[in-house]
Amino acid sequence: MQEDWWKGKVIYQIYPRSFCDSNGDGIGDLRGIIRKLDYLKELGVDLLWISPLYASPNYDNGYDISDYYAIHPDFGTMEDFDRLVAEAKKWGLGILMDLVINHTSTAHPWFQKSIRKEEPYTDFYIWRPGRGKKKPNNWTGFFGGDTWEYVPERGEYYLHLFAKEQADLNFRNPRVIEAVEKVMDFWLAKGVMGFRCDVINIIHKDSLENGRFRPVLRGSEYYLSRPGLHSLLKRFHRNVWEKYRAFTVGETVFVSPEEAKKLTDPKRGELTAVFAFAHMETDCFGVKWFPRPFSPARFFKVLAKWQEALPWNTVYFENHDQPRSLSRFGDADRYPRESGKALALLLLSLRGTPFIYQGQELGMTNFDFTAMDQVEDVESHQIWGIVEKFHLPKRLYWKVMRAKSRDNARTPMQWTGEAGGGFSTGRPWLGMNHNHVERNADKEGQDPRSLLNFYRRLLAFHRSSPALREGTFEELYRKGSVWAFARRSPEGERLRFVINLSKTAKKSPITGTCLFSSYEETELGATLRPYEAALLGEESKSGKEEA
Ligand code: ISL
Ligand code: CA
Repeated sequence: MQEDWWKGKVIYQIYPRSFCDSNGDGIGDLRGIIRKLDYLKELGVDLLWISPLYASPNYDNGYDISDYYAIHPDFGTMEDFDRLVAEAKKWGLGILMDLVINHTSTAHPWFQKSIRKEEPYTDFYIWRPGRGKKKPNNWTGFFGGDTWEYVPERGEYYLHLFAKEQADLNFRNPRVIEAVEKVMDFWLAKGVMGFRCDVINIIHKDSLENGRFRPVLRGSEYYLSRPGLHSLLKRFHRNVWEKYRAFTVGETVFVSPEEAKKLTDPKRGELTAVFAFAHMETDCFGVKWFPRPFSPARFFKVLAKWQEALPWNTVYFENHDQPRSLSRFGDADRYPRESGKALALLLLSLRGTPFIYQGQELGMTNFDFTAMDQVEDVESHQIWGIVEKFHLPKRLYWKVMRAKSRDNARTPMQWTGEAGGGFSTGRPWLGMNHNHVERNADKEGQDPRSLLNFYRRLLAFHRSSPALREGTFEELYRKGSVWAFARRSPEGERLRFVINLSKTAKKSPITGTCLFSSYEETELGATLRPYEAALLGEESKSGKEEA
C-alpha cells in the first residue's frame, strides 16, 4: 500500500444513531449501515468515518466511552462490526473509527478504579485537591461552565473539559499512553483504515495554572497544541499508525495554519490531516453562541488563506456538531437546489480531502424543533441552563439555539417520505425533520436534477480528474460573494471554478463551457445568477479572461 493511498479519496461521515435503524427500536445501528452500503457505493465515496460505536452511557452520544473494546448494544455486536468491515471491503469502502482519547466516560472502569486509587489507575486522570473552598483552577469548559468535579470518596477534584461525565485522561502518565496505543492497535488489526481523532490537540496539558482572563475557554493557553502534543503524536505514529499506514485526521480546535502545518508535515510523522475550524467560525465571534450574519466574503477569505497555507487540507462544511450547511451558508427556502449544488461544487473543487456528512447530499436542513424538550444534545441543554440561570434574554437565545444546536445535524437520515422517513419503523430517538416528506433519498434518486444525483455525477467526475483529486490551487478572483480559482494537475489538466454565494446576481470574472453548473447550464456567460456556481474546462485559446 502506498504511503499516501488516501490522497484523492472522499470521506463520508456516518452518525450511527441517526443513519439507519434495522430493528425498529428507533436507533440507527450497524446492520442498518450494512444495508446502505450499496447506496454509499453508488454515491461514490471511498471511506466511511463512523462517529463513536463503543459502549457508552451516552451523555454525549458515544463521545463518553466506557469500554474501548466493546460495541454499544444499541448498535449491535462485535460480530456485526466485523461483518461491516468485511462487507464494506467488498464494496471497496474503508472504515475509519472515531478515536476519543482526551477523555473517557466516568463510568469507565479505569475511572471507577481511579476513584478508589486502585493501581495502576490512580493517576489515569487529572486529580487535584481544591484550594481551600475553591476549585483547583479557574478554567472554563467547552460546553460552558465548570471543568472540575469533586469526588468525596477520593477527596479530590477531577478535570473535565467537556461534560462532567467525561473525565480527561492524564497523558503525562506513560501507562495511559500505553493503554490508548493498545486500543488503536486493536481496531487497526481488525482492518479499519484509520481514525478521526477527537479533539486531539488538547490531550496534552502543560500545566494546571490559572488561565488569564478570556470570555471562553479560560485556561486553554495551557493545553491547545502544546509542544508535548507533538511528542505524543510522533510516538503514536511510530508505535502504531505507521505500521498500518493508517489515515489519521485530527479534530484540532482553535488551530492556526502554522500549527496545522506542523501537525501534518509528513517529515515529522504526526497526523495525516487536520480539521481546522476557522471557516466554521466566520458566522460568529469566536464561538457559535455569539453569532453574527454569514458573510461569504469572510468565508472565502478564510478558505483561501488555508488553501494557500497548507500543502493539504480537509474540506468540510458539515459534521455532527455543526448546523446544516444549506441552512447556514445557502438559502434553504428560496434556492435550495441552486445553493445546495453550489456548495457541493465548492466542497469538491477545493484542494484537500472532502468530507460529506450524512444527509448533506440530500440537502437536509436544520431541525425544525419548536421546544427545548425536543432537543437531546448535552451541549444545548448546558447552554440553555446558563441562559436560564443568568436570566439572559430568552427570545434572543431561542433563535440562537434554533440556528446553532448540534441536534440540527443529528435528525435521522431522510431515506423515504413515509412516517419514520425510512430510517426506522419505530419512533426515531430524535425528531425527523418534517421536510423528509419532500426531501428524501428515494424521491431524489428518481429525479435526474436532484441534489443527490448531482453529488453522484460530481463524485464520479472527481474520481476521474487528477486536477480535482490532487491538483494545485490558484486563486483567480475574490470579491464580496464571488470567488474564482483554478486547479491544475501535474499532467496539465486545468479546471476553473467560480461561485456566487448570494441572493443577488453578480458579474462573472470568468466565462466558458460548464462541466458542472448549479443551474445545470452548459455555458457560463457574463452574469452569475443567485447561487450560481460552475466548474469550467480549459479556457478556449481565443477566449479572453479578465481574471
Ligand atoms: O461542538 C462544539 C461547539 O458546538 C465544539 O466545541 C465541540 O465540542 C468540539 O469541536 C469538540 O468536539 C468533539 O468532542 C466533543 C464531542 O461532544 C463532539 O461531538 C466531538 O465532535 C467531546 O468529545
Ligand atoms: Ca436499532
